[in-house]
Amino acid sequence: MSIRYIATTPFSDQKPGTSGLRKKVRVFQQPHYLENFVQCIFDTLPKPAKKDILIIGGDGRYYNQQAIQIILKMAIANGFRHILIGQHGLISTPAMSAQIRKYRALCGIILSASHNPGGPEADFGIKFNMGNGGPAPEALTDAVYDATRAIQEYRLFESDDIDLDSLGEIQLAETRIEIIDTVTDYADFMQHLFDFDAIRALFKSGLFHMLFDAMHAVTGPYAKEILLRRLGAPTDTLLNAVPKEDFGGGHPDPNLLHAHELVERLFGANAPDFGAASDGDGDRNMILGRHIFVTPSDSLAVMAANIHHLPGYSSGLSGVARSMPTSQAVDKVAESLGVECYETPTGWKFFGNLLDARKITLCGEESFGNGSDHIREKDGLWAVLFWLNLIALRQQPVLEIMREHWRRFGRHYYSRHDYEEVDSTAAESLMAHLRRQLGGLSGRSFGDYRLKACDDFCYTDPVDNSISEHQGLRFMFEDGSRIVFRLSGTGTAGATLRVYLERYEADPEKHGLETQQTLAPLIQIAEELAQIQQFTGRDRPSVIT
Ligand code: VG1
Ligand code: CO
Repeated sequence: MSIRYIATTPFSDQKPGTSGLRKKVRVFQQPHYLENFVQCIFDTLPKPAKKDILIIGGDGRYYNQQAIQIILKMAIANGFRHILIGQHGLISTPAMSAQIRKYRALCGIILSASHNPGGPEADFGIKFNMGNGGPAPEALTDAVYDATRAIQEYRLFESDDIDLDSLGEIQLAETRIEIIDTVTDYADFMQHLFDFDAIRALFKSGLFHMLFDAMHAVTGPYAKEILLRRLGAPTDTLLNAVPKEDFGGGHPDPNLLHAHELVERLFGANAPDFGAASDGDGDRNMILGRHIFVTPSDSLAVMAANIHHLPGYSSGLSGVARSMPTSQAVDKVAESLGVECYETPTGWKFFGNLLDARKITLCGEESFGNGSDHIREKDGLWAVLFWLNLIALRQQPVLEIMREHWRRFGRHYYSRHDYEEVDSTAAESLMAHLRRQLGGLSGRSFGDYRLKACDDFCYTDPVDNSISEHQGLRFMFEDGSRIVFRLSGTGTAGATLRVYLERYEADPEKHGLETQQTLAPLIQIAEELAQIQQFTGRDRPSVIT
């Protein structure tokens, strides 16, 4: 058994984005491609000491197992002496974050393209998390990118593939490999944060029915252990709970479009009381009640207003944070509680410093992601358990919880319109066109809406003072309404334009209105400002959430 040094050539590639590198499977399967990128990660990290632990796992999509075998052999060749791998090669993103923190690992490598589809013709991805359990900071991903442009060789330890299915230890040369059960660990952790007795009683009453859609992705085994085994929910609570390499052919994206099976059940006759779904790698969540969809922004606000009732959070909130395009619903709660509310750029990595510095307890994004200081990633099942715990405590249906919240804090009508796979040059031109207008628009009126300010969002991290520029164009109106434009950093084909629309309504008499209708004037202003149709050739968004 020996280490092979394999000559390769630099590959000038795109910078790893907010959540690692995402490409088509075919791209990752090209000779040396995955290896090059992984070697660049190892070259950028400090050289591992004997005690340093590396954790590897993925969301189970096509190419997961093969990639793990390659990365394992490269990790050994690069000096790792202790490696942990999730059983069957599976680890959800939040479970990875929890495991890194529990084992005090040096870092973790997650194979996932999150909510993007899987299969030989679909997407694959690789991201790496650091010792705090969170995504690598920009300085590090930039350094990896620089390494990809200089790489000359990679290292591979020669051995047969190992068995990823049986728990236990394997010794390869000087390296100890452990196949670990992350499901039990994660379930124990959740049990410590939430009142499982109260939730178990809720299911036992027979008066409460829920559906959880794992979308054939990684949370299936975790949901089975937690919801069925520990909380006593009936078996038919779970939909699509067996992980599949192609996620059953769907997009494992828990939103109104892609989780339509679940949505139809919750809005149909004999709808259950509660519905939830999570994405490919388990960090996203969607929350539904009978005949109601809770926007992720509202979900964050409800969590902030109620968190002190939960066992794991009895000391309340130190502060909260939301990504810039997320609605300002949580700001109202923070204001009433007298705690700080931070506004960060899109992407979970910007919450890391705030969490590490204990400036915030809770944070979230409009893109179906919420989480807390328990780990350094957003956490899908955690959010589901949060809501279950809340329902068990308040003994109220979701609709009632929302109505009460809106009566107290006002309602933020909110929607995101995505234009997917548009021509990249056209998308860039649209953004440039908007940027050119920023200086001259303030004070201008669009029908009833008067523009108060607009800018290209720039964030200064309050902990390390690092500056992140060009994080999205904000148009803020005098009544509190906002329109935000930004380009996605996670797509694998063309560009995706995201238009975020938000309107505040304080009057409870008007809280029953339909969202898209309520936002119609803003939708029109967005078109007027950005000339979306002219630039992209599209007369409507591809996804509305
Ligand atoms: C999207 C979301 C963003 C999220 C990111 C990763 O990014 O908008 O809020 O943090 O996905 O989520 P973008 O650049 O495409 O808008 V996940 O579940 O892929 O880790
Ligand atoms: Co995800």
